[in-house]
Amino acid sequence: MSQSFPKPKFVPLNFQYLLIEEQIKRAEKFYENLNRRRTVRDFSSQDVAFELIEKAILTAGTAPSGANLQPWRFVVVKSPDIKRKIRLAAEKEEFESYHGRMSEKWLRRLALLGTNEHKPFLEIAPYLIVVFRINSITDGDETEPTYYSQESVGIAVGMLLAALHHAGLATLTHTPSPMKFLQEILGRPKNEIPFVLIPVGYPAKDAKVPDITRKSLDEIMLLV
Ligand code: IYR
Repeated sequence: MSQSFPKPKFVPLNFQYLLIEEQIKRAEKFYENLNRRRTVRDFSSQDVAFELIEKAILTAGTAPSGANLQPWRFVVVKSPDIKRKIRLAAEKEEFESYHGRMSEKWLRRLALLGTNEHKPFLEIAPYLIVVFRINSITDGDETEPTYYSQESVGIAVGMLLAALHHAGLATLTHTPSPMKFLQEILGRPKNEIPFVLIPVGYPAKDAKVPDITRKSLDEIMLLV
């Protein structure tokens, strides 16, 4: 073999050992808090402290990723002009989706959630976080794919939603489809693929959410 690979460098792990009582208390509190998270579609226009957004994105950026390539970009949209462009483009695509592109089976599922092609929250929420998946990296004339980028960005988005909720904010996990317009409006390069759009803010005073339930532990866990 002619290549010489770089040597790994190790440092001591900074692991926090906790007493079992403390572990159980934290696990319960964390579950109770995350179990209150709901996807919100009725936002207030009340402003959000930008440092909360920054801290949540820093938290998302601690996610594990394939070969530690951290294949994510978080574009934070505050500009009303850009929010309007995004709303108009999303509503155009969503109209097509709700009027022909989605199957009847799919539309029946969505009927329970009461969603439709109107997306006022894209202008009302004080911030939109648009998450992009970086699918390749280029160094000079060499291009290399990122590895497990779907999984990596999915994990980071989960951590982002948890962090925003933990900071007392409401979110919507929104996937207008197709999402290519986000790359164009936000001027991102072609190796950055739109992954999800997350309006962030406070719920409207009279916000309502669908009356849904979560599967029980028995339904989602197997111990073998
Ligand atoms: N993207 C559309 C449709 C939609 C699809 C699923 I799957 C949902 O869980 C919710 C909505 C929209 O945002 O309305």
